[in-house]
Amino acid sequence: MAKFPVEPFRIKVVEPIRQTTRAEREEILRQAGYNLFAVQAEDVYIDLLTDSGTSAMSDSQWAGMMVGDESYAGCRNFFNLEEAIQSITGFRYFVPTHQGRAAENVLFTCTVEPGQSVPSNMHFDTTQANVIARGGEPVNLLAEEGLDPTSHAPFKGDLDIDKLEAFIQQVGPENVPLGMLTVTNNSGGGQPVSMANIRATGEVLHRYGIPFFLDACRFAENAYFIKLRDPAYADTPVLDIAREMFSYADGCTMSAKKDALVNIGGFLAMNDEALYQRACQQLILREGFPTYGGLAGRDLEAVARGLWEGLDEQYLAYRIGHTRYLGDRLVEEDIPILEPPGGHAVYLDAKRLLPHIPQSQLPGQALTCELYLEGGIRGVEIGSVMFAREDPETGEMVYPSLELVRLAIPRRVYTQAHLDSVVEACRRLYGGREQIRGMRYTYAPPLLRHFTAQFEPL
Ligand code: P61
Repeated sequence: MAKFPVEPFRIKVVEPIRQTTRAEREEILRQAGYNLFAVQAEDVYIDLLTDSGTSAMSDSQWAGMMVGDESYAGCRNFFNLEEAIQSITGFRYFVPTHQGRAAENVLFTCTVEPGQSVPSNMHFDTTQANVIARGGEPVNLLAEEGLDPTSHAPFKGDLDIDKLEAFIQQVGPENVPLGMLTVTNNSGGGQPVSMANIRATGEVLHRYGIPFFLDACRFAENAYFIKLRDPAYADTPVLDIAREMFSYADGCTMSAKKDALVNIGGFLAMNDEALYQRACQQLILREGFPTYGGLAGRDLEAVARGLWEGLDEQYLAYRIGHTRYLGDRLVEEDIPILEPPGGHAVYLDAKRLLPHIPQSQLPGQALTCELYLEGGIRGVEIGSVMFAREDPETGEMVYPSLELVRLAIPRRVYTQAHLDSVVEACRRLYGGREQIRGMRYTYAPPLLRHFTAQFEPL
């Protein structure tokens, strides 16, 4: 029987949640055009839409908000954040941004020219969209086993190093302004990247003079997986593992809404002084002055404190164990998930769960809707709605190899009983899976389609 980890905190503030009836949910879903992003949060019982910005902050973070210095220039919280970022990442320069995609926008505006390619293990959708918005081409070079939902390999976020080198030679290094790794790999199941793979990615890129950036949203969870799964790091403090991960890169983008345990915030960090200067120009244009960058002083303080809390090993043991519990319980019920469970989320495998629905009929979206109907639980489709793209030459739809529904777990928010009720809803859904029907679009915007698309059941 799966074991739930003991929480290394107690609860001081609570927020009521309310279960609705199935009849109410049917009406809510119809009115939302079968898109869970259009459902009001109050109509959701357990909200596993995202782990982004949904953490419960600690008493120390809330106390830090009260010492927010709201000066336009040079507020003290900026320097606290600078100390945390430099100490943890080792990067010399950083600019705060209001969240991760703003850091991506600044970075790609400063680096990517139309027609150039940005390889990665796997881009998340905002990264992909920000590269495309610059006229660039995002390229995913995930190693084969990362695409097999049944493989139990320890580091399924690894990039295929041979493919990376072949790709650079094929397009020419002058057409690759930077390379990236997403740690952990969110689009591919929240799977970690090994230290050897981070090092090797840096070596290949640097051999061709190409800068290497980490998409570091979940760097602490990735570092903890390295400690758990790579015997060479079993006795290394997670902070040192994180420092080594960053040491192979030239910079990072960070959505602090994940491993820094805040509700809003992010940053772009780098070693290159010239790039930093260009980033400051972009920042001033789009986000704000470089010592606040789109955030209030109090938010900077919460990020500074959260970065350290996110690296606490007792917290990380609980965090990874919490997600593992949900995954193990679903496996006990024979419900197909992407294995092993990720760091921040468990991903239902819609292809195996609904084999009777072809990808053109959006099985992931159908599953997302059914889970809401069954238990008032909100997950997010990470499959054809999020990632299918039209082939520019043939005009045909190219579907992603993974068709997933992500159950992302907010940090320090839900208890064992909450997760058990998720399992119970999944069990009921699984029992009636053959009755679930596919869906079709009634509206689909061209970019980041899943946020605002509308559907109807077939
Ligand atoms: C998430 F449905 N992630 O996982 P920002 N890189 C990576 C992310 O996971 C990420 C960002 C960059 C979210 C929020 C989200 O379609 C969606 O602070 C690996 O959100 O700008 C964000 O960071 C961007 C959910 C984003 C979505 C886009 O839930």
